[in-house]
Amino acid sequence: MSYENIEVRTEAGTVGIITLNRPKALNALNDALMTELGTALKAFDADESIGCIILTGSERAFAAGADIRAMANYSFADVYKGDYITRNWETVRSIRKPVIAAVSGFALGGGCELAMMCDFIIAADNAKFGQPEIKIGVIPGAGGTQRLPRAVGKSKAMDMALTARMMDAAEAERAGLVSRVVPFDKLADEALGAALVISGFSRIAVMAAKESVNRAFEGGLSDGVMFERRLFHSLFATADQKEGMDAFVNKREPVFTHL
Ligand code: CO8
Repeated sequence: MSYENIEVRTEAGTVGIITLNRPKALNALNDALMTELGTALKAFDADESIGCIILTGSERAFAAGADIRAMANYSFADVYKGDYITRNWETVRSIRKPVIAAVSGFALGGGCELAMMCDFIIAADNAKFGQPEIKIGVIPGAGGTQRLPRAVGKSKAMDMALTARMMDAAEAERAGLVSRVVPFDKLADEALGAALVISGFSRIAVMAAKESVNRAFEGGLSDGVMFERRLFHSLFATADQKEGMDAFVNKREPVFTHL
């Protein structure tokens, strides 16, 4: 499959890497790009050999938002009836394998929202996060008003959504928006290292962990804890649980079969 707005490759046979590639527009997210991204994500999700996916951009921009030029002249009727802008933005949420966002440069508007839809964010020290939609007369439309407060708390989320100020990588790490910050020239290796660690584990256990952590954002504590318990119990039906625990008991490295 050939793509025009993204680049797709694999590393070590187990990690899928998708690079957003509209450099002239700072990777602004248009309909074609989001459709290609969804196709590539689904293909990696369906590929048995892939254990983890990395989504990244360029040094200057992860993505500077939804494509303002493309949506400038839409009417309410256009966007509501056609579900334009938003219709192909949810795919990343449906991916069952972990997706790591490796963010350098601008992650603004829909770019920040796309990064937050991923499972965790590793940032380069030049990363800048923001929800500047208020400056162009709209608000975040891909979950920014919901995921940002869950990640950084109400006060910082309000500050960012209402003043449009950007958060640098150091602040983003302090606030819990990103899991790690590294110099730009280490970003690809850091993300790949994390992805290789993940892809070395039992695929079933990894999917269950992702599903259960995500539950924390979508329901109450009691439901989440019960959901986690049922998933935890169900992992005892897998060969990987037997292998992982036997390997520990016998002081050897496990060989997971993802069964
Ligand atoms: N859309 C389209 N083109 C863009 C975008 C964008 N979001 N961002 C940058 N570009 C283009 C510029 O127009 C420029 O193109 P050209 O060279 O042809 O004029 C090129 O990229 C380089 O940009 P700048 O010259 O502006 O570069 P600077 O370094 O001066 O500034 C900034 C960089 C600060 C990132 C600046 O470009 C900027 O403010 N961009 C817009 C940021 C923004 O407002 N983002 C939010 C967009 S709205 C949104 O994302 C809503 C999400 C809703 C999602 C709904 C789906 C579910």
